Amino acid sequence: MLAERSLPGTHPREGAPRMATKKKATTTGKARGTASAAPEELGNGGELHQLAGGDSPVMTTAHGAPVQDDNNSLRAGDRGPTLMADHAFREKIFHFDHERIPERVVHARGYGAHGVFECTESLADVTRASVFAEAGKQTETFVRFSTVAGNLGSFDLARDVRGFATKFYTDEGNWDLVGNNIPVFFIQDAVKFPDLVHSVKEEPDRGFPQAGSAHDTFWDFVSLMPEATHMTLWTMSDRAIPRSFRMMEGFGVHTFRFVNDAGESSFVKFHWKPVLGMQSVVWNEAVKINGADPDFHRRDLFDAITAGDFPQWELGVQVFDDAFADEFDFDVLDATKLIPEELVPIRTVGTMTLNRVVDNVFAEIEQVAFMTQNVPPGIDFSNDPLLQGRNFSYLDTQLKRLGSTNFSQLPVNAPRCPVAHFQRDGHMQTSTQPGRAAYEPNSFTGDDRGPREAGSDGHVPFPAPVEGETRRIRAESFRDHYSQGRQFWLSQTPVEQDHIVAAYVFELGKCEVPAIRERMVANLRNVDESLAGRVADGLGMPLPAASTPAAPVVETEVSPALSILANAKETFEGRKLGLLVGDGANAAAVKRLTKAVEKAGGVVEVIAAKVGGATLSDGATLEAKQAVAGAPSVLYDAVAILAGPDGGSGLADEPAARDFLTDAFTHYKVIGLGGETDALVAATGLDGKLDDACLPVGTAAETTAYVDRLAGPRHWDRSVTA
Ligand code: HDE
Repeated sequence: MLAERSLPGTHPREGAPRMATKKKATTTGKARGTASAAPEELGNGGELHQLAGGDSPVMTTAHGAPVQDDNNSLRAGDRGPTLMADHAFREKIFHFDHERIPERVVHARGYGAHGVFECTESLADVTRASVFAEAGKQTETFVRFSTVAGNLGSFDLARDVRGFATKFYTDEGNWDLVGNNIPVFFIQDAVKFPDLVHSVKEEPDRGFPQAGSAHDTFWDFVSLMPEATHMTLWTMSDRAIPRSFRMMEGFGVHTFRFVNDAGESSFVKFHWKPVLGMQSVVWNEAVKINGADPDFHRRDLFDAITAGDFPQWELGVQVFDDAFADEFDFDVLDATKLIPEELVPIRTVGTMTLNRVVDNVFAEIEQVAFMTQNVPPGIDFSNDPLLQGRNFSYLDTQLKRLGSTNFSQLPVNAPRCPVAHFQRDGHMQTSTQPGRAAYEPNSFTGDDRGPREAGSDGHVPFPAPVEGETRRIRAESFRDHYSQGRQFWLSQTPVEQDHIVAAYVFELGKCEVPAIRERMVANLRNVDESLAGRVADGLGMPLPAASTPAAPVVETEVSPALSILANAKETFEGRKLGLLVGDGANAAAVKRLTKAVEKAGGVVEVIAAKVGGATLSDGATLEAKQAVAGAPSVLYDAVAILAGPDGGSGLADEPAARDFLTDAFTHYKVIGLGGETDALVAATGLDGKLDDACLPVGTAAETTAYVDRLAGPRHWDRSVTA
């Protein structure tokens, strides 16, 4: 036993050139640390120079002292107690014990990347924001996508809103556009935000369920708050189960203000449109993806960017004036309402490209601090009460999470333009703040001047007139809670409506208290009778009496822009084919298919019975990325199975291969079949059921037809229910 222990002196790193990377002491003749020694002569001038762990043969403490042995703590005698004198060990454990910081109270689970925004059309006529000053102007960005309800360690495909927060490092300070992938919100007044969040998070007396709204407290709250109904239609739609961050829209949600050089203001709403188009998964698929790959969305983003397949979004603005705001049926300050694109067209003003993954997830994605109140000159707030409340919240939350008022100095948060202020000191001050005088006005600048005059260069708040009594009140103009929910419902394709009904039935079916289900269905009757009837039917309950709306429901024009499927792009670009290959599969067919999919902008992932790969007809081994047992078809947008000549070389006997095909079929996917797949098809019970979207792949013509079909939608006509 004793002999197996690594004792001092027998450590594998012993003998390594311990000082190899350490700089030689300076030989300037000046004593280290004396007042006259220039910092640059003494090393790195005070900047922390952190090497990657493996980049140095010698490890050091956090204070730079070389560590003799990082694998054995200091003890008295071979088997004796560990000594307090082991300061390197104590420092290591101390640091480890403090590694965690509080996760975000909402949007805890997220993933991000760096990018660049390029303005494609000057907006100088309506805003003096430098980011929109001229076509071609580029601004560095950082984006964090997130789910809302789940904890940091939850899964990516929760049915949930997605955060879409963008930090623009503009030359006049950071602009944080902290949006979601849904253009409206649950509540009208920020004072209800803690209640909303408490209702959707785990129930406090039991600690579950997490990362999901399918439970009593959420539906209890929203059914008692009819203003939330519109947003529930969105969260029950396919928007809440996106295929990829790269394939979802983003919205600033609130009405903001633009202010131009002349001080004139217009209202603005911000929209991100994915260049790849929108795609979602189906619910049964989402449930399975969460088990098969809880990191599905973050992996997807990481893989795409590292492969050089940079995701892009177009930024669009809806700009409108007070006259439109006054005429519009709804209050533009009410965040439970949107402005249909058909009423105010979206003007595309730039493109954002995410082109760099982070170097360190904690330093960047976890420590990035978004704040709605970060706006540069030219962008201002409206009186939306939700936005006004957010402007208080985001500063507080950063102090709680990041622990110091100096969080703006963290590299991911630091503005790329110079900062000049007299905020001083505080925990973790990393800036060696220059100057003798830390107050304004002062005459140490050399000028004998008084207080700086207010200039027109800074952020000038738009001088909106304010009047009225101080009261706690919800404006009359905020009382219509159903009309836009109805518009959303009526703007969906029948397939999307089916999904919304199924989602309400699923979620309300998880509520144990029948009165909650009834109250929600009673509200849905104000949205649409057929919707309410179908949900009640799905729940197996009688249709309750409709609740009384606070304001009459207004019939509005259908808005085709609200549908995902009606706006689907005909492309397989950015998507992934799962290619299950059996031993003996035709080598030429595999090659042809792979080439054709890649030419169409897609990615092919090879799957085999064993991860070692499959032996093709030409005797070559095709390396597999995954074994089929670990790569269910839910991880792919479409699948193809290329079997060998002998009935799939055992694929039919492999339960995971059978599931691969059955699930792909159930999820309406386009399926390619090549080689002898009859045995596999028979084993899944699908013989005689294969339809138009189950295509042969083998010959060149078949491959072309199959790859063309991949660009189209799922085969929604398939008679399955997923
Ligand atoms: Fe947030 N929200 N929020 N929110 N929110 C936070 O800030 C808050 C709202 C959104 O990736 C918190 O840094 C209030 C709407 C995103 O880091 C917190 C209200 C929209 C993110 C907070 C809202 C959002 C947050 C938690 C009601 C869409 C993640 C951690 C008025 C337009 C940003 C943090 C990231 C995060 C408060 C409502 C988007 C507590 C009080 C509406 C994308 O400050």
